[in-house]
Amino acid sequence: MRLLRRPFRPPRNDVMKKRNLIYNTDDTIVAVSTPVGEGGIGIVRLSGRKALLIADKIFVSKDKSKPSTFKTYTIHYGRVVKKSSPKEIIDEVILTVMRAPKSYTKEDVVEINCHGGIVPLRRILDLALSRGARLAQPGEFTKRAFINGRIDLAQAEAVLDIIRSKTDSFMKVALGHLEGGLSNKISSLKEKLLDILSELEARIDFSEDDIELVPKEDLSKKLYASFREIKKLIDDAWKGMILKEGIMCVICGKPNVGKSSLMNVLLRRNRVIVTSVPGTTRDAIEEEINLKDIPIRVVDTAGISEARDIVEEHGIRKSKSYIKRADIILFMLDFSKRWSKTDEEIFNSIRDKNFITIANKSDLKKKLDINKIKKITGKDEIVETSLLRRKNLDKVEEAILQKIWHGEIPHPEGAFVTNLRHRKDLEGAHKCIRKAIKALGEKSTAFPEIVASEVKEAVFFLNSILGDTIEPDILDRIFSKFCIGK
Ligand SMILES: Nc1nc2c(ncn2[C@@H]2O[C@H](COP(=O)(O)OP(=O)(O)OP(=O)(O)O)[C@@H](O)[C@H]2O)c(=O)[nH]1
Ligand SMILES: [Mg+2]
Repeated sequence: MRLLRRPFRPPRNDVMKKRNLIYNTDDTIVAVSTPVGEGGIGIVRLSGRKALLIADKIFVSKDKSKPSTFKTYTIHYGRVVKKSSPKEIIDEVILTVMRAPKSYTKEDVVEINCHGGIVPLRRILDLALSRGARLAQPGEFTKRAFINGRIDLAQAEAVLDIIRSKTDSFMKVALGHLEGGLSNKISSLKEKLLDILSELEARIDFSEDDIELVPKEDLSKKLYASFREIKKLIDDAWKGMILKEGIMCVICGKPNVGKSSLMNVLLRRNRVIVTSVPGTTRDAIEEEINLKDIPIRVVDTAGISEARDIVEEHGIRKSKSYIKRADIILFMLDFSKRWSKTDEEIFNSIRDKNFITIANKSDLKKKLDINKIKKITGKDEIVETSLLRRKNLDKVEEAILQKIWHGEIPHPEGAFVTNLRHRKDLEGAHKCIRKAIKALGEKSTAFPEIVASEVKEAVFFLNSILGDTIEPDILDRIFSKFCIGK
C-alpha cells in the first residue's frame, strides 16, 4: 500500500487570512496615481470598502445617479463637487468604477480622471481625505493586491521593476515576472520539494512493513534534480541583474589618449570637452547610455599621470577610485606613442579587472608595439581605433557587449532572477538541499528527520520569494520603494 500525504502545504486561503490579520485593510485609501506636475490628465485613485460611498459624497454625475449604483467597469462623466456650504465645483472629471474582487487591489476601486494639474489633483485628494479616506502609503495599492491574494510577492516586485525599467529587454523580463513566469518556476520547485517531503515523512511515521517506501536512490535523484534547477536559476541571475541594473564602464588611460573623445562617441553627442592639451579632463564625468538594451554608466576620467597641482591630484584620485568600482575598464593607449612607464602603472592597477585595451589614434604614425602590448596584457584582442577618423567605433561597442555576455546574449523572455532578495533566498534553498543530499548519503537511521528538516527549510526560502513566509518589516521595506499611488 502506498500512502501519500501532503504535509506542509497551507491552503492558499489560510495564507490570505493570515496576511489579512497582520495587515489591516479595513480603511479606504486614496492617492494621486500620476506624477506631480502638469499633464493632460491626472488620476486620483481610491481603494477599499468605502471607496464608492466616498465617491457618492464628492461626485455628481450628469444624470445625478450615484457611483454606488454604478456597474463595475463603467465610466461616468461628471464633476467633483464640494457639497457642503458653500457648495463648490472642484473639477470636471471622468470616474471609473471597478468593483471587488475584479480590480487591481481586489477591493472596490474608484479612479477619478481630472485635469492634470497640481491644484485640481490636490483639491480632489483633500476632498476625498475629508470624506473618510486615508492617504495611501507608497505602494499600498500593490501591497493590497498582494495581501488580498491577487498576486504573489515576486509579481508585486515585478510591478516596481516595470515602472523603473530603463530598457525594452528588462521591461520584457519584468512583464514576464508579473505574468507569473518566475513565480510558476518557484512554485513548481516548491511542489517537487513538498512531494519529497511527503515521502520522507512517510518514512518517519511508518516502517517498511506498513507501506511501500520510495527507494532512497529515487529520493536522491529527485533532490539532485531540484538542486540543479535552483543552481541554474542562481547561475543565470547575473544576466537578469545586468538587464536590470546595467554595468559601469570606466574609460581610463594617460592624458591625451582620447578618453573624452571616446566618451562623446559612445554618448553620440559632445558632452565633454576635448582639446589637444593634456590634462583637459579634471573631474570624472558619469553618463548613462543604452547599449543594445543594457543600461551602461560610462565614466570619463582624468588622465592618470604625475599630478601638477592639487586639482589634478583630486581628479586622479577620483579616477583610481572609479577604476576600483568599474565592471568593465576601457584601457586606452596612444597608437602614436611608445608604451610608457605611466601606461605600465595604469595597467598594473587594472590588470585584475575586466578590461578592454583600445589603441587609439591609429591614423597617426604607429609607434606602439602591438605585439608587445598583447604580451603585457596577456590578451590577443586590442581594438585599434581612430576616433578622429571615426574608424572601428562599432568594434568598441562590440567588445563591450562581448565582455558583458561572454558571447551568450540572453533571451529577455527567460524567467531570470533579477532581484537580490530572490537570489539570496535561492542560495539559501540551494544550501539546504546540498545538506539534505549529504544527509541522505549517510548511513544514520535518523536520516529521514535530518533530510526532512533541510527540505522544509528550503521550502521556507522558496515561500519567502513568493511572500508566503515573510516578515512584515521586510514586506514594508519592499513596498516603501514604490511610489505613492501605485
Ligand atoms: N589624430 C588623432 N587625434 C585624436 C584621436 N582621438 C582623439 N584625438 C585628439 O587627441 C586630443 C586629446 O583628446 P581627448 O579626448 O581630450 O583626450 P583625453 O584622453 O580625454 O585627454 P585628458 O582629458 O587630457 O586626459 C584631442 O586633440 C583630440 O582631438 C584620433 O583617433 N586621432
Ligand atoms: Mg579628457
